[in-house]
Amino acid sequence: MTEIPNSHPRYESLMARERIVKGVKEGLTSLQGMIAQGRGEAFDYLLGERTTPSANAATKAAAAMLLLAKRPAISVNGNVAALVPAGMVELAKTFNAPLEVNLFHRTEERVAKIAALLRSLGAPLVLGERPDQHIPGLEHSRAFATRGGIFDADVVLIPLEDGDRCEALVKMEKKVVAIDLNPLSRTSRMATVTIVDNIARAVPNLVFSAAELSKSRPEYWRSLLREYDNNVILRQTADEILNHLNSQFSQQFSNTQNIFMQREH
Ligand code: PTJ
Repeated sequence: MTEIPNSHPRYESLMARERIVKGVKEGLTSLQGMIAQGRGEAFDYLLGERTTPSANAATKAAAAMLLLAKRPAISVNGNVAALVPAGMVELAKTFNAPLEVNLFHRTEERVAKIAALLRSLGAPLVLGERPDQHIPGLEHSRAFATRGGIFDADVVLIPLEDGDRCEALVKMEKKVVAIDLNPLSRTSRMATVTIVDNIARAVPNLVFSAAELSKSRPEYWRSLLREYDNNVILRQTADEILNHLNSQFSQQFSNTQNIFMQREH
């Protein structure tokens, strides 16, 4: 990995790139995963590389939904395995959910490597190597799913997911929690709860929210979900992006004005 000093103003973002590159070299992440990371970075930039109030509200609702689930399952792909493997294991333990390796560009070798990595980090149950079911409406290997995992889960957490598969899971009447930096993606719009945040921030935040909610009663968790509206949250995210851009540009504009005024005196 390239040495990145932690004083670098873009340290986190550059380290995430290094993790994705390492993931590709180690055979965990697809080449396409590098492009997906670039798209994510661009949206993160627009958000101001922070967890917004709307992302916090979605994270709390997601934690409530996963705590209330009877059979939760968590999907892991090549980007997720490169970026936050230990965090996914922590989530699995927090929500008592299996991790299922579920790849868009599936190769058996990559599935095996990701599963081995998750097991080495202490994951209690890893599925996906021997899928025994198909998600209706999807073609080829993207449809693979496992009984006891995603196939018969009532709530599925899908970080960095493709829109088709998200839609197919919703059609199976599952509740779907997505983590996706693009608030306009089909995944974001189709999911039951969308956390528009970088997975590197969203995963620890979700673990924290679950710990906080565990101090209250399930009735409170249910009330959070009754009040939750994903469309309202996505609208709020769009406003947060616009406000961030406006503040950046007005700052830039006043800096430029100051330079001109200084020159004139
Ligand atoms: O390992 P595989 O074969 O399953 O492939 C994984 C990728 C991610 C390559 C595959 O699922 C894919 O092509 O996904 P998409 O359609 O590019 O969607 C990925 C979504 O995740 C996009 O909307 C990105 O903006 C978003 N994204 C990328 N990086 C991050 C992210 N969201 C949160 N955190 C990130 N770090």
